[in-house]
Amino acid sequence: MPKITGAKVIVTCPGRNFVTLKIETADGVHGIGDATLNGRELSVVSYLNDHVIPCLIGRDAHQIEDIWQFLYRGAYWRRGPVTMSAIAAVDTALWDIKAKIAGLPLYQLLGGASRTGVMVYGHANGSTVDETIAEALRYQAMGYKAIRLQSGVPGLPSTYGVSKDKLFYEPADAALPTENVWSSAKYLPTVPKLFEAAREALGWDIHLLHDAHHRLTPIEAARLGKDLEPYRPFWIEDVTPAENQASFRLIRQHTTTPLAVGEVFNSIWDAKQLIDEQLIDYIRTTIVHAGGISHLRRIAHLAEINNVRTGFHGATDLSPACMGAALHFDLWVPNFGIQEYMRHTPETDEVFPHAYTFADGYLHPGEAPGHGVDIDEDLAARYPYRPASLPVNRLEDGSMYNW
Ligand code: GCO
Ligand code: MG
Repeated sequence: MPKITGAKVIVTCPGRNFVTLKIETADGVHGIGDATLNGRELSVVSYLNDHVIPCLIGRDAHQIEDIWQFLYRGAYWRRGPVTMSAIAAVDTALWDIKAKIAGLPLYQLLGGASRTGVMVYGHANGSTVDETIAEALRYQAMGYKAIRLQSGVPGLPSTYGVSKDKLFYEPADAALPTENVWSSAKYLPTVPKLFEAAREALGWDIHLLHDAHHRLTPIEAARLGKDLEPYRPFWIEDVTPAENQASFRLIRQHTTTPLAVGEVFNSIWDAKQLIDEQLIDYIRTTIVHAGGISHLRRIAHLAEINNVRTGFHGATDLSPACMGAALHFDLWVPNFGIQEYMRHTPETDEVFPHAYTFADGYLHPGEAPGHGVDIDEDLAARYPYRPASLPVNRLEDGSMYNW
């Protein structure tokens, strides 16, 4: 058996913070898994070091399911983002090891390729509609088949999804949370204008997406969905916080615009009603925040029998190790929908050498054994951790709101 002889947590900040778990076996094979939880990085580091790693040493790295059950069922305090990110890191690293020992790319162990490439969407954003459209045209020229559109809202000093650096979006912009101002009344009329302009400039042979980032009430979300119907969006995302899963019934009754949810979910239980009742079209839960490949596979199977497809979160705060693993999953999963792809900075790409490649709107995980992503520890050590928090939102009267 490939006995686990060591495991360590590597924290690095090549532009933003990443937490990586590296597991080593007696015969010299190692695997890595992403454990990054944006703005809460060190909590996962402590959970791994204090409660997980000591339980791994000496175990058989091939027993992925048993180790998963040990870490999930064995912990009396189950679930939550910190615990599930730590479990995900272990699970991803073990799948990496198993595939390396088999000498196969990970997607082969899951069941083989179901498609030739993974359709991804890029992020076009700007402070005005015109600026966003100019960006979208740039993405279209780069070969993207799907583009997410986010633009500034007149009357609001800053808006979610509008970045300073264009290709790289990093919302965790200060050590302590920055305070932003939000108004749904100002936001709601701008999105249909953006989509109207986009269809005019980009045509109809391209998928358009939008993220409302948890900011609407269910009835406002229903209104947004209706107003966008003429422009046939691929999806609208996180229109309302999904803590109350039943509230999606109301949105569903009012609009045929497809709905995507789940980047903040940690387990199948967060999504169960949404999927069982077919209240959404795409599940965005991702490998690093929802217990790894082993747990995501359960969610994907439940989704498959309920006509829900995958559309995994792929923001820059998920490391290349998560992206690599996600791409193997995407290449295999029968009910694949789309994969988000926010590019990492060149510094990050250097710290995490990877086998995945982008061409003509599609990513491919590559044929390297394992998930195809590694970490250059010497380089990683040159970028020490920097505290960074996600912003918070207040309404114009000062009330706290969802960011
Ligand atoms: C997305 C997300 C991100 C999140 C970020 C938080 O759709 O990509 O909403 O932009 O805000 O991942 O850490
Ligand atoms: Mg989102």
